[in-house]
This record gives sequence, C-alpha cells and structure tokens, in this order.
Amino acid sequence: MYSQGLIGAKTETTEDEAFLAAFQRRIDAEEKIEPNDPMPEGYRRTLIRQIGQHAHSEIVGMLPEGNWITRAPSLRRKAALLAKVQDEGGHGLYLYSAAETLGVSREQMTEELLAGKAKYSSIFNYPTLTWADIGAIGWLVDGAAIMNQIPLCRCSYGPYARAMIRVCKEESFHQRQGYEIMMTLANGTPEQKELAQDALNRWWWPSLMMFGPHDSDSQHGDQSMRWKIKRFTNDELRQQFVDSTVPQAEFIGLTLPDPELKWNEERGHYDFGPIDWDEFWRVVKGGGPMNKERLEARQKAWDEGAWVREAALAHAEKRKARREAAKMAAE
Ligand code: BYC
Repeated sequence: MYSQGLIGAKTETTEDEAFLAAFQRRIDAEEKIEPNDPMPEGYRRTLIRQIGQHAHSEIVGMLPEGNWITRAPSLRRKAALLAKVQDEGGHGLYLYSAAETLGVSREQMTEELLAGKAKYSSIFNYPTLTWADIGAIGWLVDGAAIMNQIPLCRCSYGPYARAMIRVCKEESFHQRQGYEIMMTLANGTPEQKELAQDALNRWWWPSLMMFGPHDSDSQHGDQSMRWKIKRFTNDELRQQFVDSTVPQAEFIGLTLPDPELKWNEERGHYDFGPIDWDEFWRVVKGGGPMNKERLEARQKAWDEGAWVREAALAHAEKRKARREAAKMAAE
C-alpha cells in the first residue's frame, strides 16, 4: 500500500471530481476532517508527510539541546532545560500518534527517517557550540516554531489541530526560557554579551530558513493552503517572525546580523536581506554540519531501544492471552 514511500506526497489524484468537490466543500465550511472520514489520497499523504516530518523534528530537535543538559550553568537552568527537552519528546509522541490515525505506523515513519527519505527541520543540523546557543534556540527556534504552529491549531485535520494546542502552550514556555537566557547574558559581562551576540549571529539565518522555501518555490504550499492544512504561506510566516523578533532584539541590546534589515513604512513590515537558499538546500539534502551525527544518534537510540519495543510487545501479547483465557473460563 505504501510502495511509493510516505514522503513526496502526490497531490494530484485520480479520484472522481464529485468526491473531490464534496471534500473541498467540507474544508471551505471549516469542518474538521477526522480519521475515519473519506479523504482524497493526496490530502492523506500530505498530512503523513508533514506530520511525520514535524514529529521527527521534535525528536531530532532534542539532540542539540540535550548536548548542554550536563553543562547547564545552574540548577535552575538545568531543571528548565530538562523540562523543555522532555516536552519535545512528548510533542514527538503526540505527533507520531496523530500521523498514525492516517494509517501509517511509527515504525514505518522512523524507518524512512533513518533511511534518509523523510525530512526533519533543517535547523537541527547546526551545532550548539556554547551555552548561549541554548538561549538562541529557545528564543529564535521556538519563536519560529510558535509562529508556524499557532495557525496549525486551526488545521483542517482534527487530530493534528488538537495536538498543536498543547504543543503551542509548551512552546510558549520554551520561547520565554530562551529569551530570558539571552536577556541575562546580554545584560551580563562583556564576554557574556559577546557569547549571546555570537549565538544570535549563527542562529538568525537558519531560523529564517525554518519557514521553508520562498512561496514561489514551495512545491506543496498552494494545495496545502486550499486544503487548509496551512493557513499562511511560508513567506507570510517568515515576515511575521521578523517583524516580531526585531523589537525583541532591540530590547535586549543585541543586533540582528542583517545590514539590510530596515522598517518599510509603506509595507508596514521590516525588509530583510536575501536568504542563502543554497545553504538551505545543502542542509536539507544531508550536507549540513550535523546531519550525519543527528541520524547516527537516532539510529543508535533505535537500535538500543529494540529490546524495549520487543518487551512491550511480548507483555501486550501475554496480557491479551491472559484476558482471553479468563474470558473463556467465565463462559
Ligand atoms: N527543513 O513545499 P514546501 C520545533 C521541505 S520542531 C527541512 O514549502 P510544505 C522544535 C519540505 O518538506 C518544529 N525541509 O513544503 C523542536 C518539502 O520537501 P518534501 C518543526 C524543509 O510542507 C525541538 C520541500 O522542502 N516544525 O519546534 O508545504 C527544539 C518544499 O517545501 C523545510 C514543523 O515541522 C525545513 N525547514 O511547508 C526546538 C512544522 N522547509 O517533503 C523546537 C510543520 C521545507 O516534498 N511543517 N522543507 O520532500 C510545516 O509547517 C511545513 O511542512 C513547512 C514546509 C512550512 C515546514
């Protein structure tokens, strides 16, 4: 059934026009689509692709920050970071469960990730070199994630939309913990301020890339907007992110690394410089600084967790057999 793989969702279908039109009417009427509802194959595959990629991003996204748990500068920072990374594991699980409602298993999704076929967010292929990177990730990466995920709470697919509500509440705490780390460093010694500025310089452009290619190069964008999976385009969300982040940087006295960043009175938005799309595609295709390490870490976790999965399955089978035996005895 999944011989084409889960990714590269085909949005063109051979389904009959009346069915597609009726489905579109439900979408246009803002009805939520639920797991057992009839849906076009392209809609189902698009969601599996996007939700799967989103789940993988959460799980792979635990790695750069996990790198600093043992080196957090105080007990308070360590407790907050631990809680944040744990939340990300939870987000991954809600998202894998949401994707499973579309008829794909977590094992299949993981296999595609480990085979390098399923994507995860480009941002997690960069290294966390200093403690300030933890601040920059919370502030910028979680800030970008919130901008992208708040509209997903209104996504047409019910299980994804509902998962996003809790995820967004937690992301909001993540963003604040990051911004507070940056604020503390920016108001600290000159060396601390320099660490914060250096982290901002390295994470700013990759954070803008998180929103995906320009709308003109966004292969799935138009169809996903029509299906109300996406509510805003990649460029619209990127612009909202820039507009809301500039004053936050000014407030803590840090400079965004973009000489072309300038308020445009006419547009009512900030203009910003060109994004290096060659770098984006290189990272997406596996050539980023940490792609290899990230997949190796996930492969190791998958291999070392095999006994847990086997034990859980054996336990479930035993319980089922016991329940059946008890049922037979009662009859
Ligand atoms: N990285 O047609 P487009 C977090 C791919 S984790 C890699 O515009 P679409 C956190 C795209 O998949 C939050 N690949 O696609 C965790 C497509 O390739 P395929 C992560 C990217 O789907 C821990 C191709 O480029 N958030 O918050 O309409 C710690 C063309 O793109 C990227 C989500 O996953 C990228 N950045 O729009 C801290 C949100 N961008 O699949 C924080 C859910 C694009 O055809 N996802 N590509 O091979 C979405 O909202 C959408 O999928 C995107 C892309 C906006 C990302």
